[in-house]
Amino acid sequence: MTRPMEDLLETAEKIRSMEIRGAALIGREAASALKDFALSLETSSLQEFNAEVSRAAEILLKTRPTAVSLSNAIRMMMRYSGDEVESARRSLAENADNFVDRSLKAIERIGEIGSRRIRDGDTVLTHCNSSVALSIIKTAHDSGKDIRVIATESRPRYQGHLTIKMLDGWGIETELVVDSAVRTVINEVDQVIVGADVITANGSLVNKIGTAQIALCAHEARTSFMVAAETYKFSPDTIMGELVPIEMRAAEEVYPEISELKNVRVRNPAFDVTPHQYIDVICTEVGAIPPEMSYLIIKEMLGWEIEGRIQ
Ligand code: RUB
Repeated sequence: MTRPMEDLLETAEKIRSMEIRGAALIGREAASALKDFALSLETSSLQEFNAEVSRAAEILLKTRPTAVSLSNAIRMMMRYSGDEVESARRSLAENADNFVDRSLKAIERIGEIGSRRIRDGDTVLTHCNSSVALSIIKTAHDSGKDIRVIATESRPRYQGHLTIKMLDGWGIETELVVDSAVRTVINEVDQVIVGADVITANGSLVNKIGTAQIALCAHEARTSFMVAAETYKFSPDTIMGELVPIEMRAAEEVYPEISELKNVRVRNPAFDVTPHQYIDVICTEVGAIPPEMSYLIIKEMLGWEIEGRIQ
């Protein structure tokens, strides 16, 4: 095995085991891994280069099935062109750099747009650990608004612990609650802000398990529910009628001693689906949109992906 493949497999394993996690980061790390692979591949045959890059892309794609940032990033990479290896390499590397740049700029822009919806004195509830949702919260805080955050633990992987450490570092007053306390605290909350793994063509949200329950609580309590999602989190496949695959993870993440029990199984879906009716707004880098506009975002921002596929 050559070194480029070893490095790529190492990144793939980090994504699978969630050492690298969160949809935006997964997309950027996969793009960088594929770029490094292409740059260090030793071959002068374009045919071999194309075959090896496709094989590497497939490996990355299989790491986490739900996050569409991963497949959109890989698809953007794979639109490289070149009539010999060196130009193909350069084109792919450029696509990777563009994706990473687009991602970082989008997160900053969403921070600016989303933070305008937060008022001085607001209490915000967030779930899991979304870099994009946190960009909104941090931007609001940095602009001088006095805000308070309630963060859920986000079992079974406790991404909420990452969130509270970040918020603490930024000096934002934060309260940690167990996931099942959301109904108890929702009447103190002005805004729920969550990230996204996928936005579908009809504007529904796929995000960390528990998000749909929080949205239901927020809807019942008339609390605003905002989603922070870059346009590459929107899924072109859903326009083609495809359903979003929900990743099922290991039983041991929920109950480590499960093998000692004979009659019990654990079900551990990593994500759930929040219907668009429960979402007030989706903050993207091209503006704050109602979920019903998702189809247009897919057509306009990711149109190349569905070109030629609609009959
Ligand atoms: C993370 C998760 C996050 C989204 C958005 O799940 O559901 O809310 O990925 O994150 P996991 P970001 O921990 O299983 O990867 O805004 O950083 O893209």
